[in-house]
Amino acid sequence: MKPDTIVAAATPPGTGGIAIVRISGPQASEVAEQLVGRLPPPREAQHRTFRDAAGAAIDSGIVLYFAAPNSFTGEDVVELQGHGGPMPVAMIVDAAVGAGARLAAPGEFTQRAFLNGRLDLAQAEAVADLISSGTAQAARAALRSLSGEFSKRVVAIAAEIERLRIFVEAAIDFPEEDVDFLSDGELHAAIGRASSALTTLIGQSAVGRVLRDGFRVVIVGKPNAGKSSLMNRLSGEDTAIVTEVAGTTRDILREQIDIDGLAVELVDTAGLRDNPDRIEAEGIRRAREALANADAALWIQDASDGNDSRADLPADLPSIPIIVVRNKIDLTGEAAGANPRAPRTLGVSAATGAGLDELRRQIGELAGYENLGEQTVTARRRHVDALQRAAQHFAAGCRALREDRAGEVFAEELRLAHRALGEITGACSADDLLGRIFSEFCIGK
Ligand SMILES: Nc1nc2c(ncn2[C@@H]2O[C@H](COP(=O)(O)OP(=O)(O)O)[C@@H](O)[C@H]2O)c(=O)[nH]1
Ligand SMILES: [Mg+2]
Repeated sequence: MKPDTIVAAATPPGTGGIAIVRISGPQASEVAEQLVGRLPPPREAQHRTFRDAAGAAIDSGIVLYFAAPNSFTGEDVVELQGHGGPMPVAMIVDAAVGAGARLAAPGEFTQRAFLNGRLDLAQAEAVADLISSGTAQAARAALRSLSGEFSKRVVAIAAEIERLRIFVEAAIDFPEEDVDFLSDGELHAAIGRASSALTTLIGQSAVGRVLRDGFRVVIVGKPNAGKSSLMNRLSGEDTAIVTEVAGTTRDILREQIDIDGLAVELVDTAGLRDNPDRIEAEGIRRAREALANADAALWIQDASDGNDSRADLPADLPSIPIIVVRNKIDLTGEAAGANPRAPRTLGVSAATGAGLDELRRQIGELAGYENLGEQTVTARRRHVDALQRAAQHFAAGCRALREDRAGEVFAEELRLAHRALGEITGACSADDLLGRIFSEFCIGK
């Protein structure tokens, strides 16, 4: 089916200096010409009056024409840059619809760019990630993914796996050649290379996932340990109510902080204790739920109550990294910062701020922050999942080859690993996955 022609405002709603309406599709130039008369030559900015179907002027501004396939979507695209107000924009969009275009669905421009091979799926997702990035680091990493840096690494590993599979299948199909492919040193070297490249990329994408989604740190501990004070101190906001009454915090409170370019979401919770009243019990239930979805936890202790560091850690905390934070050292004279004798244990004072720089540093370390650099790309949970599945198939195939000399099993597992990698770039992706990804975009993108 021939695609239709779509229109949407490309700039956000509201007032501004300029608003851009974008038209894309095979009829883009015909639709636009009904509004602005003759189009300028491709990629040449010219001034025009924009008119409705009756010929009445709506607005005036710059017209840009991008001829297929050299446009964002790969189709004919016309951009009308008018005055930035909701009324002119609505009237231009209406006039374009009157001239034969249809309102675009969310993400439809980017989806067309993907369908026309202008972007692969991971790049299309990076468009959305760049738009919604919350820190400069995340924006730079998204731009690297958008430029194809992440996809390039995925495709390189997929190609290596495909080469290995073809090599082994050929050896199976032509046994009379009598090459003992298992003793081929080159084969084993290539397996080693692919395997370590996969491991590296899984690590990089896990960091990229945190950069995109943020790192979620839940603050837990007994009532009155100073959890809310610490959250307020770290975020510089008075979000949480602090009192000397145990059980003050009953709901979940969230604050975003920025640790050297990494978005960290702090979650303050009700203190975990036995025999709470009904409302507090609900708070404790929510605290446990927040823990289940956290990337790391801070276990806050009141250093002034005589307890020893890891002594009161509940046994049923989920298996996420935990930093034991001994608070109120202003009352005890304990040393601020990391405790050299106990790993991931440090002394702080929410009252004076002592030790908090070290706490921030350790949170950043847990988030993989030390790995951030020019190599960092953004990634999504589904990318990390697909890479892990690819690694599992690859490992299973290698085991079959090594232990059972089972070339067929090796080839089959490598085919599955290759397919998992293909889901990342969209080389092989189900339609419902594509629908889900593009529907998360805003309209006009
Ligand atoms: N001296 C001192 N008092 C603190 C410190 N942190 C919290 N507090 C006090 O401890 C009490 C409980 O604090 P709060 O943040 O509400 O604890 P939460 O129940 O764990 O959220 C309040 O009276 C705070 O003023 C600290 O570092 N030093
Ligand atoms: Mg509290």
